[in-house]
Amino acid sequence: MACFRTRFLFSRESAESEACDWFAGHKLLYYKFPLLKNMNRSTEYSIKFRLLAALLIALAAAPSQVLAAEAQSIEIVVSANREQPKTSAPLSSKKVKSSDTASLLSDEPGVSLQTGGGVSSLPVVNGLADERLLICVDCMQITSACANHMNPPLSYIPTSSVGKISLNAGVTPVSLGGDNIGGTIVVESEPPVFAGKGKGNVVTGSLSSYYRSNNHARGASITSSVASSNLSLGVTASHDRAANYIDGHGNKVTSTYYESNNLGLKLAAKTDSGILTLKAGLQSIPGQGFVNQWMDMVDNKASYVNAGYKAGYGWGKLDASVYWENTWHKMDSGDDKLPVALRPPVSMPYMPMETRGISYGYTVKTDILVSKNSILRLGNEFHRFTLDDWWPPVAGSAMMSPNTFVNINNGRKDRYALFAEWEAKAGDNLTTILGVRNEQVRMNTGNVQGYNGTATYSADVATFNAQDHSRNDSNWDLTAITRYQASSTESYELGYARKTRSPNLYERYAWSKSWMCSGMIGWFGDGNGYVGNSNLRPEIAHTVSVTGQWNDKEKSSWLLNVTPYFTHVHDFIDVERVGGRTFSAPGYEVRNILQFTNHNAELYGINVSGTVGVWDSEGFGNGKLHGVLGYVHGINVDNGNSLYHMMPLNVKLSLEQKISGWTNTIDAQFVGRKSETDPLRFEPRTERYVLVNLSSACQYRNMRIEVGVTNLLDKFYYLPLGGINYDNFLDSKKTTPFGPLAGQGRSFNIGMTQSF
Ligand SMILES: [Cu+2]
Repeated sequence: MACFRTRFLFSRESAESEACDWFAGHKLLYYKFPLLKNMNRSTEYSIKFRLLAALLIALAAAPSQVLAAEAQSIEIVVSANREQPKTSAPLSSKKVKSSDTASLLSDEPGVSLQTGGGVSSLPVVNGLADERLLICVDCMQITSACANHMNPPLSYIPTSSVGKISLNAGVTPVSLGGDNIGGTIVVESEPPVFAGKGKGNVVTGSLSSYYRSNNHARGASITSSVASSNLSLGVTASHDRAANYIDGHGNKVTSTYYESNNLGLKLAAKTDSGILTLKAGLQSIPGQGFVNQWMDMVDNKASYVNAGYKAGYGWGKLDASVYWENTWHKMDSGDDKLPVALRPPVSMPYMPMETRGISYGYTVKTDILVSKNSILRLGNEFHRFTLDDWWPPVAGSAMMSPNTFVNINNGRKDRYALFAEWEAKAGDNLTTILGVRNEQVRMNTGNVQGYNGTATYSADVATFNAQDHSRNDSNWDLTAITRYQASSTESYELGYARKTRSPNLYERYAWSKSWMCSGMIGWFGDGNGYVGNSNLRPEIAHTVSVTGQWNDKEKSSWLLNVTPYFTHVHDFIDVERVGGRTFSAPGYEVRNILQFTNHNAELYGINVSGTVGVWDSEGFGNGKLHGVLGYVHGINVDNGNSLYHMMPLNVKLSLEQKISGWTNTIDAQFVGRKSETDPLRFEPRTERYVLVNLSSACQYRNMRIEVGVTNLLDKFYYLPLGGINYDNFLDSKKTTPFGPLAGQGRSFNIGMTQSF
């Protein structure tokens, strides 16, 4: 029992995240059997409580009516198995540091971020990035509707709305989703609030605001709910904006500004056996700079509706959801690039490009209790993404007129999925999961045209339009996981997965081999041009990983997790050079035109995370040291090159003190030298660096205040996964070599949240 109390006393966030667990159907993993009323409790240490939770939370966190109302309304199940180390700061302090939702994962082992826009970076897990990961935002599987992936799935939910974000890396159960080879990221907004029985109607909510000095980032958000004991109506609104950031040398890094506005509505109703939720939202991003791209986001408007039903029955559990999401996106030279491009000699200042992407689909999953110790999960999913990508003509430009350039015409990627997964406990100490999943992927697109009929476009258009564009893939995924609890202080897990990802629409259908047009395609931030390949095959990853966990008996004073992994990817979608471009004197900088091509690749690495109690005294409170280490190595087996954007060896250490309502943290991030780079993409090398951050949070009644300094020493460093600084190249009128992208200098941050 001691450890349950520890978890709930840890912070308000952990109490809330346990509460969220109930809503997350797909969190029902092998090490957690919540909701399954007939499970073997003697081995599962499960306790189910309603009023007790209210009491514990009330004791643990601020004496807030909000939490009490939530706790009474939610059936919470706590499982003591497989305690995860608390290696990372609670969500609220991460939200003060960044407005980029992907950054909320940055303290997780194996996770790094590939630089995009200020609210649009791309997560990388164990060396596999972006669409190699499946990302679900409130059960929606959204696809980037942009040739540069400026609007990736995590950009659709502001950090202020995130209630829970979780990652399953590498070997993941097939019930968590398909069409990925690297793992699954699940983001959920704050769960609906209900009033306690007999409490009448309650009005709850919170107001938050923050400021970060480096780039004058500021924002405000509000969440509010009106609820009875079985109906709940919630609204969220947020505004986030920032100017360009300043690097450690005091120089402005242009095209790093952003502004994002979000509005969401949530309606929820309790039934006898579950909860029905209906959510809708709007987003507007009127501007977001992309310093490592030729273009910036100049407008992005999105809307979505989704509905979900999660219920528990005597036979098991049902989890169903349906969604629709619509994005209109425009890119062009933004506020910083345009004046530079217009300065003589003028260099292609205008190149409007527009996209319309629509994602919709459904998921139905059931967890069937076959016996006391086994569960059968069956599921069916459908996901469709449609995309139009067109570039309006530019008056006065011979190259870019008189017609509209059609990049993707009515492109479509449909996924029909079925899976079955069997999870069983053999005895008290052994758990096994076996799963199989099939996805039928159907892709197609219509004919295309260039800006005009000149030789720049005509041959590529004729070749592309003469082809049959429809492609059908039958993708099989298999997962086998076994977990052995050797004793109360050690456990081991062995997993194998075969996972498959079909190419995206740009990888198969981007058709122009001209330098100008191919240069607009690519989500790598490297300045190269990219061309699609309709003969691409799906990439198939075979991953083996082992996890060892060691801890003290109570799991309260120390914990160590070690996970080595190996992945062989058959038909990994990499590139081959099909052309190039040499820029002006005196630099004569060169870039390649690269075509997506199947290769074989291998990745291996290790993730280590742990936590250890350092002191516990009346005068100094409670002190803990957390640590995370990540190492990854990836090569293209066919040509021996390093895979693109492999994060160098990195370690994060943080020392945290909790004392009477205060949490004080000092942390340091050590990043090694990046010497393994992809020569085909001219990937820059970067030097090693250390960043030090300080933060302090105080909870007083219903108010939480956080202050902190990021990059305390104002260290100048280059981002290992930042790509190139295109703005500097443009500023030199394309005459200097491309340089790597510098990271942000020192910033003083403050954030405040008032609950009511
Ligand atoms: Cu774009």
